[in-house]
Amino acid sequence: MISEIRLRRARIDLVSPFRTSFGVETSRELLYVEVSGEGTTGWGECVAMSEPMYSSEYVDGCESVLRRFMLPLVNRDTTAQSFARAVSGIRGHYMAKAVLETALLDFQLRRDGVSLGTFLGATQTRVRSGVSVGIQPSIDDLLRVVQGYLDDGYQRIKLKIEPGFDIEPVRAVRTTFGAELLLQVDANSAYQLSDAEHLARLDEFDLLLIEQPLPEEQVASHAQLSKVVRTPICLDESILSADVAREALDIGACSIINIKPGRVGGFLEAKKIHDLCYERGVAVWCGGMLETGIGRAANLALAALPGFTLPGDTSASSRYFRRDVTAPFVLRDGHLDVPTGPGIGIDPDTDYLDSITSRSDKVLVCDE
Ligand code: NPG
Repeated sequence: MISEIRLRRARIDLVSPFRTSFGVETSRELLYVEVSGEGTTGWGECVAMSEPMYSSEYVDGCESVLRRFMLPLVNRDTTAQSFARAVSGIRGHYMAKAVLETALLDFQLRRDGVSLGTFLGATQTRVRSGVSVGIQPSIDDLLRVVQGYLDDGYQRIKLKIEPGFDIEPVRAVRTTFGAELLLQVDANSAYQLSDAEHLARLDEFDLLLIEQPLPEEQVASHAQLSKVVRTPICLDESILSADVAREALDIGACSIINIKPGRVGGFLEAKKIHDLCYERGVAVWCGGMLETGIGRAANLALAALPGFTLPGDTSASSRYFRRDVTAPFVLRDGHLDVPTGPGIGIDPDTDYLDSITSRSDKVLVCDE
């Protein structure tokens, strides 16, 4: 039974600035949900950023909607499943839904002694790791950074692109590291359909995929784009639910999907998207949102499902932080191990987490 829920706010510095087409991140603002009862605590990590630039959600907004509209729906018997039903009438706010649903799920799985991987239907014990490389000041810098990640053992490289930093950096990486390198690009919605001919110039580099070239709302335009560009289109920001995924696939807007539990309202919906794609033979991979070890552990459980046939943005702790809030995830032979303990299978180092915490509020106390 749940006895209390806390919201914790913290901040952690990134090892290096991460630049995308929508901005630069130098540190990560964090919002954790902790669901406790009977000596057990379940954890969720919110994927929202400080500012609404990747999507309309942002971390202060998540905290607000959690407090005002979601936490009042929780009582001592609430489960992840009953919570998902209870919030189905609240429009949007996927990242806020996801963090509380995940903490509830972790709580009940820990209590029942079941790992998140087992609960979701994981079939792999370790997952292939890719890495996402931010936009660099110059092509020389980019080649140096990519070389460093390849030396670490990463199995595929994702380059962030934007208009003015696309064809030449991709050419340089392909030419320098050869045809064997698994390479893909991510535009984070920075282009328009009128850029279709320009994007088709990426076809010569034999990329695994182009991720989210056009704005989130323009799902149908991606179907148009895919008639001009031969490289497979992968959607990220546009895919907010299994229903959107089905429609996007039906109209040919994408042939690959990046699944992020935080973007779709949680692991229950993420599993539905996986199952839909698996049934249709559509490849999926697990994205990342600069999560600390708490969020990363949960993502690894999902990435171990059988449909995750492409390496994800599931990188080692050292790619993000000098010190993670959990025991670090370490790359071994280009893979990360999937945690096997109950729930997300890992606990934060509470002393260290407390040291980067600005505030921890008890937001719900359940009556006996
Ligand atoms: O490895 O966790 C990671 C980051 C992977 O590139 C990555 N994430 O658009 O997918 C994305 C991007 C992102 C990062 C989006 C930060 C929003 C914020």
